[in-house]
Amino acid sequence: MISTNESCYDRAADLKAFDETKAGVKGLVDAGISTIPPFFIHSPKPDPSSSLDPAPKPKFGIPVIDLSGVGKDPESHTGIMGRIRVASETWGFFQVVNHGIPTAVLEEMLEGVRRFHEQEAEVKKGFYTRDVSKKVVYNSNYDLYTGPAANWRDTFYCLMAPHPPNPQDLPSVCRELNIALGYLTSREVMIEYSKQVMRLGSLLLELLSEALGLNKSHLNDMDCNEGLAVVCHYYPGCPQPELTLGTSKHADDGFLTVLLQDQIGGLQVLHQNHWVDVRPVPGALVINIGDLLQLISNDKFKSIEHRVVANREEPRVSVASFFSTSFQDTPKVYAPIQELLSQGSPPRYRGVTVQEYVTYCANKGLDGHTCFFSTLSYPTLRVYGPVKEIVTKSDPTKYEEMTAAEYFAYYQSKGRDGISALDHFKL
Ligand SMILES: O=C(O)CCC(=O)C(=O)O
Repeated sequence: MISTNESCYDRAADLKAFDETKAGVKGLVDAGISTIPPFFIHSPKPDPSSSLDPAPKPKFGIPVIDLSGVGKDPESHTGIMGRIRVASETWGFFQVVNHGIPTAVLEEMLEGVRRFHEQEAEVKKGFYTRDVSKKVVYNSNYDLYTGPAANWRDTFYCLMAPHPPNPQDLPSVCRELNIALGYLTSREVMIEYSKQVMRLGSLLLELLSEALGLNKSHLNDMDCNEGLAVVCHYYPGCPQPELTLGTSKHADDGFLTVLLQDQIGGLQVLHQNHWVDVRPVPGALVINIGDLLQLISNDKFKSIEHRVVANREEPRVSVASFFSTSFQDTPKVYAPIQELLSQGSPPRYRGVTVQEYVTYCANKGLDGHTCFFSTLSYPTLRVYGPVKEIVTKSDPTKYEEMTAAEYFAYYQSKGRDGISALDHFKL
């Protein structure tokens, strides 16, 4: 039983009781609660329209970039690449349209996620776990026991690349076939969507490489497109949305995120100290730069903090696809790309080995269960640092080098406290 009496409030017991229901936030809503349990209450209150700055809010939202001219005439291609560069340098976020993923696939994916979360609680419970070594995980709040306040959100995720799960291990509601879609008749939607996102991610990483003045294959050659976690969120309607958040303020820890959202809205990005709504655009995907891409680009590109506000009315569905190499066992030391460094432009991140990483994790006291992406199960040795070619005398390296695993371990261990994990690695 989850208590609501504040005088004898036992948070730890409450969290455990909630977790043991295996029914998530959706279970609370289905039970008809009218006040939210105290462990969901954020302090200070997260005002959705709050500004951290007295200056007026930016007039425009995040850029919407039409990709239809990519690879066509050089002028269109360069124009698109330039828009991506500016967006990545200023907003860290942009939306893309005409990205090549059919609308039907986007819709099927959102519907599949909705079906998963809205199915019989008993069936869903079979997937409920905090064992991050599993490839398919459903739970509520991966940081339930470590975060300062819980979020009004349930999630399931699948590690789709480089080693996808067996199709039969995917939730069956996500394997529903849409007979009307000829090319999907024999494909699971999740698998099809992931394939399409992998293709789009690789294309975007090419454009981002070009935008940094590098060879177009540079970021993909660094394996930025190798790992993919597809994270499927469900934000039930909340009886007291002013007290909680759907997702706390954070920046993404990977290289690049491709976000599919439904038409409800709620995602906000922190831009010039204002929370700016990322308005849903039909058929569009939201793209954002992750911390490791900010790091590799030596702060040329920005990994921007964002959050999702809770809403009273309807559930919201989103699918965040994280490009990250934190799941792979690569026996390599990751270091800043030599070609980008010079005497006047030293690397801003230090290099680390797996040995260092394991020691770091041990010192941090991680037990493997606080790592969303199982960095302990899939240590990688590659060291990421600012790209040498874009480091100059006047704009020298700002970060130490590190493995993705080391970065993720720190990111996870510090919790969502509103302070960028990147600060920890600044030189
Ligand atoms: O649901 C969203 O719009 C954003 C989710 C998000 O920020 C995340 O999964 O890290």
